Amino acid sequence: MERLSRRRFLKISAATFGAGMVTAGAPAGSALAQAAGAPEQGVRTVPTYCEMCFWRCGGIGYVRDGKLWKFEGNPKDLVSRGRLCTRGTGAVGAVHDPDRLRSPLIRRGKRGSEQWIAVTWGEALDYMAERMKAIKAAHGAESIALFKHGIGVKFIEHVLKSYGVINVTAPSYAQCRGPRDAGYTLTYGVGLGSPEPLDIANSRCLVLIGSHLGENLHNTQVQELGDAIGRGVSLIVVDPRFSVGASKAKYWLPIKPGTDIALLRAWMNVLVTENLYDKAFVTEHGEGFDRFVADIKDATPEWAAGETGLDASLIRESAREMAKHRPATLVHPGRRSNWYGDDSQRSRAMALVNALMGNWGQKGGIFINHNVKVPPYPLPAYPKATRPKVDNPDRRYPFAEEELSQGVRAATITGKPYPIKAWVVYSSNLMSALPNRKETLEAIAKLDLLVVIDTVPSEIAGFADVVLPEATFLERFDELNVVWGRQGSVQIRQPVVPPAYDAQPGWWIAKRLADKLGIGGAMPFKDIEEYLAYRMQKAGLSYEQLRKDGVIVGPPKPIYAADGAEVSFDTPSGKVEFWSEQLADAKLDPVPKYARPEEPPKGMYRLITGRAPMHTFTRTQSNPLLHDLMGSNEVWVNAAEAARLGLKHGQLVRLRNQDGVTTTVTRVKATERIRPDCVYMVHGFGVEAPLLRNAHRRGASTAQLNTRYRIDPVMGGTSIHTNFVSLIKEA
Ligand SMILES: Nc1nc2c(c(=O)[nH]1)N[C@H]1C(S)=C(S)[C@@H](COP(=O)(O)OP(=O)(O)OC[C@H]3O[C@@H](n4cnc5c(=O)[nH]c(N)nc54)[C@H](O)[C@@H]3O)O[C@H]1N2
Ligand SMILES: Nc1nc2c(c(=O)[nH]1)N[C@H]1C(S)=C(S)[C@@H](COP(=O)(O)OP(=O)(O)OC[C@H]3O[C@@H](n4cnc5c(=O)[nH]c(N)nc54)[C@H](O)[C@@H]3O)O[C@H]1N2
Ligand code: SF4
Ligand SMILES: [Mo]
Repeated sequence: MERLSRRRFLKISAATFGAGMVTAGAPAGSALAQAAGAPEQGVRTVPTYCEMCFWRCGGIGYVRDGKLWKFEGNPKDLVSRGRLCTRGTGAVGAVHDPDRLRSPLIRRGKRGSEQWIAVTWGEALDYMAERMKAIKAAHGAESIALFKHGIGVKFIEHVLKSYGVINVTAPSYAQCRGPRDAGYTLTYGVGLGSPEPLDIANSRCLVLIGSHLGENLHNTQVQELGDAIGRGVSLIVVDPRFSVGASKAKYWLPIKPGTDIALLRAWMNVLVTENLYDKAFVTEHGEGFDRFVADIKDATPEWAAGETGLDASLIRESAREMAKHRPATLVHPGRRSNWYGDDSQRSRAMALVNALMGNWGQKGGIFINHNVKVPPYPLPAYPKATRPKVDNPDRRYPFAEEELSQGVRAATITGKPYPIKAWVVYSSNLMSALPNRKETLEAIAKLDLLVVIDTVPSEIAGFADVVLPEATFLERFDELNVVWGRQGSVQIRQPVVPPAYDAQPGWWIAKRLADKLGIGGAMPFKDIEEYLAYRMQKAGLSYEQLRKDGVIVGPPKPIYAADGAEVSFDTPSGKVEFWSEQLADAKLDPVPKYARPEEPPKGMYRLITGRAPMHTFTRTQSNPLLHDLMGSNEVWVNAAEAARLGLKHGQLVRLRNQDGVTTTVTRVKATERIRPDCVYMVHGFGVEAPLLRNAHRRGASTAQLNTRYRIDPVMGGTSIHTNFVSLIKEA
C-alpha cells in the first residue's frame, strides 16, 4: 500500500472532491470596538460549534467589516482540531443562501401547493398555539408529535413536553444509527454514542465494512484516518463499491450487497477455528462463548464465498490480517446502519468481531471515553402522561431504545392506538428521511396541523400549514454541547452575526410559544444566556472563558485498561454477550444468523447509497458554496453493464424502481469501481422543493425510490437498500 503523509492525503481528497479540509490560520482576532451607530469595521472572530452535520466541530467565525466572512476550525477544539470539513467551511453559504426563509409563513391554498402569506411572529405563533390548544382539548396533548434532528431543538422540545407532548422522535434513530446502538448494547451493554470512541489514531488495522470514511466526512475520524494511512495502517475495506477508503486499502473486499453477515460469520469462524482470537479477553469478559462457537462452526470461508462473491482465500487472509494486529485492530462500527432489515444483527456481528480482537479499552481499539459534567438548569417537571407512546405498540420491536419515526407516522395514518393530529417538525426533512413518501403524505393528510421549523423552504416545509424560519447556527445561541472523547469538553454555540431577515433562534421561538400556550413558567429564564451561564456556574466553569475560547476542555483521564480505565459491561450478565440470552428470550437469533438477500429481478439492479464529502443529506443542496462543488449526483453503473445497456458515461437517465416510481434525470457514471449487480447514488439530490432554486430537481432522489422497506425485528430500523431499479435512457 502506498504510504501517504497526511498532507498528501488531504491534498488527494482536495483533488478528488474539488475541496478538502481547510487548516485554520492564526485567528486574526483583532476585535475592533464599534463606535456607537458607526458601521462595524475590521475583523473580529467568534468561536462556535458547527451544525452543518451532527459531528459538531468547534470553529471560529470571522466577521469582516460587519459581514460574515469565513468559518474555520478552532485549534483549541478537540473535535475539529483546528480544521473543518468542506461542509463546515461552506457554512457561510447557508447564511448567504438567497433561498433562505425570510419570515414566518402561513399556508394559503392546498397543502403542498406552496402558496404562502408572510406573517409576523406573533401571528404565526398565535395560529400555531390556537390550533395546538384545540387539538389538546379534543384529543389530548399526546396527539401532538415532534419530529426532530440536532441540538437546536432543545427548548422547543422542552416546551412541547411541558405542554404534555410525549411522542417525540428523530429519524436519526430508526433511519440511521439505531441498529448499531442496539447491536452494541446487546453485546457490550452500551451503544457507542457520538462521537464514537474509536482509537483510529492508534489502530494498526482498520476494517471499514460499509462505513465510507473519506466520503462520509465525520471530521475527527477522517483526520485520524489520514494520519493512520500516513503511518501505514493496514486498511481492510468491505464495500461493493471501490470507495475512497478502498483506494487506500491493503484489502478491498467487493462484497455482494446484503451479505455482510455471511462474511462476518466466516471471519469469526476463521478467528475461532485457527485460534487467532484474544483468549484472555474472552475468558475474563465473555459470556456464552461455547454456544457462540457451536453456532458459527459451519460458517467456513468456502461457504461464505458462495454467498458474498468473495474468494475464500481473501476472507481467510483478511481475518488473519486482523488477528495479526490485535488488539490494535478496529472494526469501524459504521453509523448509518439501516440497510437491509437485518441490521441490528449485522451490527452485533461487527461488535462480536471486535470482541474477538479484545480491543475494548485497548490502544488502537475502542477507548473508554469521558465527558465534563455540566449540571442541568432546574426546569419544571413535565405533566404525567395518561397514555403510552404510539410508535412501538406492545414493544413489538423489543430492543428499540428511542422512538421510531415510522411508528409515529403509522399511528398518524391509522389513528391507532390513538389519533395523532399535529406534527411539529424541527430540522428534519421527513419527505426524504423516512422511507416510502406515499405513507408520509398519507399521514400528513390526516393532520390538523403541520408546523415546520427550518432555515430554507425545504421539501417538508412545502406541506406545512405554518413555516417558522430559524436563524442558521452561525446566527444563534443553542444549548451547550457536552462532548464525549479521550478528554471531555464543553462547547458553546453563539452568534457570529445577528439573524438575517426575520429569522429567530430555536430558544427564542420556544420562549414565545410557551407564553402563547400559557406555560411561560416552563422557560423560567430571561434569555438563553442566563440559562447557559447558570449551567456553567453550577459546573464550576467560567462562562466568560467559554465564550472567549469556544470550548473548555476537562482534565485528562485514563482511556485504556492498561492505564486504569474502568472496563465493565452493563449487560444482564455483566459480560460481553457472545450468545445473547436477551435475544433468545425475545425469540430472536442469539447469535447473528445470515439470510440470503433477494436477488434483483432480471434487468434490475440493487440501489445502494451513501454520502458525498460536500453535502449533508438533503440539508446542503441549495447552499450556493456547496452547490458549486457538487450540483447534482450521478448514478454509478458498472462499466461493462453500462456498455451492455448501451449507456455511455455521462448519458442522461432516469431510475425506475420495482414499484414503478421514476426519478428526475441524472447522469451515468460508468465505472469499474462498482459491482455489476448494484448501482450507487449519493443521497440528498433530486429535491422536490421548487423554492430551492439551486437544488430543485437537480440529480435524482434515492429517497423517492425507497418505497419498499423492511423493518428490523430487533429495534425497528427501516431499511434503505431493499429496492431495485432499472435505468431508462433519456433523450
Ligand atoms: N459528507 C457527509 N458525511 C456524513 C454525512 C453526510 O450527509 N455527508 N452524514 C453523516 C451521517 S448522519 C451518517 S449516519 C454517516 C453515514 O455514513 P456511513 O456510516 O459511513 O455509511 P453509509 O452511508 O451507511 O454507507 C455507505 C457505504 O456502504 C456501502 N455499501 C452499500 N451496501 C453495502 C453492503 O451490503 N455491504 C457493505 N459492506 N457495504 C455496502 C456503500 O457503497 C457506501 O460506500 O455519515 C455521516 N457523515
Ligand atoms: N433514502 C435515504 N433516507 C435516509 C438516509 C439515506 O441515506 N437515504 N439517511 C438517513 C440518515 S443517516 C439520517 S441521520 C436521517 C437524517 O434526516 P433528517 O432528520 O431529515 O435530517 P437532515 O437531513 O439533517 O434535516 C434536514 C432539514 O433540516 C433543515 N435544517 C438545516 N439546518 C437547520 C437549522 O439550523 N435549523 C432548522 N430548524 N432546520 C435546519 C434543512 O433545511 C432540512 O430541511 O435521514 C435518514 N434517511
Ligand atoms: S464534520 Fe464538517 S459539517 Fe460536520 S460538524 Fe464537523 S465541520 Fe461541520
Ligand atoms: Mo445518520
